[in-house]
Amino acid sequence: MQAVYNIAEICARHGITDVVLSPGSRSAPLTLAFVRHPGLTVRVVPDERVAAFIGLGIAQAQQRAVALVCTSGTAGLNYAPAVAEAFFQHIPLVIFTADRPPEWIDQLDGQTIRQRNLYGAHAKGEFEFPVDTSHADAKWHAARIVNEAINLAQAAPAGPVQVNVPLREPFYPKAGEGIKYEQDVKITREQASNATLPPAEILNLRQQLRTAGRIAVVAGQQSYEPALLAALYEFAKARQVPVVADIITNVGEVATVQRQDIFLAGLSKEDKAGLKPDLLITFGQSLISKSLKLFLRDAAPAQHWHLQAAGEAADTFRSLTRVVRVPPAVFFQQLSEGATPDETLETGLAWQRAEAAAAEFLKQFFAADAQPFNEFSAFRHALAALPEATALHLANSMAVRYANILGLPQGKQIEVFANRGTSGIDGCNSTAVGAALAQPERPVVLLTGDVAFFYDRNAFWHNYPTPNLRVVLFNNHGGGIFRIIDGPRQQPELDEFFETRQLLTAENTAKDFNLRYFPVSSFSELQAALPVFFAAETGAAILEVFTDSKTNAAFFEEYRSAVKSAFA
Ligand SMILES: Cc1ncc(C[n+]2csc(CCOP(=O)(O)OP(=O)(O)O)c2C)c(N)n1
Repeated sequence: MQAVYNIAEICARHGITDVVLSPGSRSAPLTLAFVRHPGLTVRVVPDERVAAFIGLGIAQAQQRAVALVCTSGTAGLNYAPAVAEAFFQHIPLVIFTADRPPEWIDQLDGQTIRQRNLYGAHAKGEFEFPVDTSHADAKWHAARIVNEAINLAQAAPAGPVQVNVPLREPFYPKAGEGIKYEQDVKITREQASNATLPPAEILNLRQQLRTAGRIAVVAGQQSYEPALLAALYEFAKARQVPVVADIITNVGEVATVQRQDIFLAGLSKEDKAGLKPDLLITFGQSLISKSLKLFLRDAAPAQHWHLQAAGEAADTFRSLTRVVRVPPAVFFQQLSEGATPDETLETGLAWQRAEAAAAEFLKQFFAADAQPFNEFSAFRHALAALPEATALHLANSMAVRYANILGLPQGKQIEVFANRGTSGIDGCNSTAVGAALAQPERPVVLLTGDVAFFYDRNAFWHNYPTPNLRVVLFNNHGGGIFRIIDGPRQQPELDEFFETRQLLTAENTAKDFNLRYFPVSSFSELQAALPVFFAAETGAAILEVFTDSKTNAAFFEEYRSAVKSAFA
């Protein structure tokens, strides 16, 4: 078992600090190795779907790899949703799945499935740990692949990697026998490449920027990265280029355009023509704003450069002409100086005008009297009340969309997270719980709908306190989004088969998991509850905002038509 015990040592030496494990017997040697290692924080979470999303939340918060450990059988399959999310969001997870030895697969033994390559195309790689490590070569092989797995998970673009570990009995050390970690265990480090643009390429790109015509930068989902912010700020200032950013991009501090979801939904074709870039520069991953995506597809810029150091680059707008293989921060640093084409200045002004008009529109729209109690308005109050330096988690469905329209309160240094790799509703609570565990000193706030919330109630089923976690649950008793988006809302099957009414409230969940509970169903109750709810001393809590789905849909429709008439 020494080679198995060494796994924990190799993980620690590679800088992994956090492990999430789910109990089992087959995995016992891994469990003991990780738990007894002095350099690792191991948390135990029984539901593997939850465990993997908690791991993802921790990895996201710490910006480094997290190890997951589970037993054989369907345990590892339950990691799959988080594995897919990690794959598309480029989050490093190193997954150790205990397995039966190969001779016992498909022999009607219990808790045995086909675990090779369990995550298919959604893992960056899969490694099979040797079943017998008595030979020195096998021991070298064992240590080697653990190093390779960790390096692969962390190499750009980061992602999930599986190490399948077949184990024969005995699983437990004999009485009085301890676990040793070999200090001379093999460590192979991989350095991230420090790619920069060669001088000739800089000259070439400078020249192209000068003659490109109208330039615009559009950010995709990104983690918060100070070096990128600084470089992007310099680039945009020096070249007077508009920087368009949805809420999940974490570049709001330097973006000049953030209300695109509003004005692009309202502007006429002719007005939009004034915003079209000839050269589109993008970085990061997905966008939230459908209007922005459609606009860019329709705009068909003559050139589209995507900045991505490594990995497959998506042609999201069907106009990709160049992939620049350096980190975005490096590109912006190296190209910050240069003249701005007149056309870019003009487009920049057009974006600025639209941005200012949208900000004014939003203010006016919500200032109108006699709003019924509805979740869009309630959402706005919740956002405004967020504590300083919040890690804001936005669940899929309307939460992330409302937030993208409304924007963040200014100057509060809020970082935004959302499972937009796959846009699942299956791990939003768990990811936020992971974040709260990883950064106990920081407020973590999840804004979510009821279906996503109740789907993932097991997120709270573990023994670790999360006093910094607040969940604002917008309970409209169903998948409210289906009443709001075009398509389902026009179908006779809407109520039963799309929105799917459910009558749960979070009161019992709050009791079960010892969370403070604040139910509200009016603006005055909400306003009274928010300061208490967010106060640091309140501890882990759920604020349940009850609204009526039809009222929400009608109010959002009012918003939509107001946008249309304001920007027509
Ligand atoms: C795992 C998964 N299953 C199904 C969906 C499809 N889906 C998207 S939104 C949604 C309803 C979400 O409802 P809720 O969380 O209450 O938010 P609301 O729509 O009310 O804002 C569903 C079922 C999904 N995104 N992910």
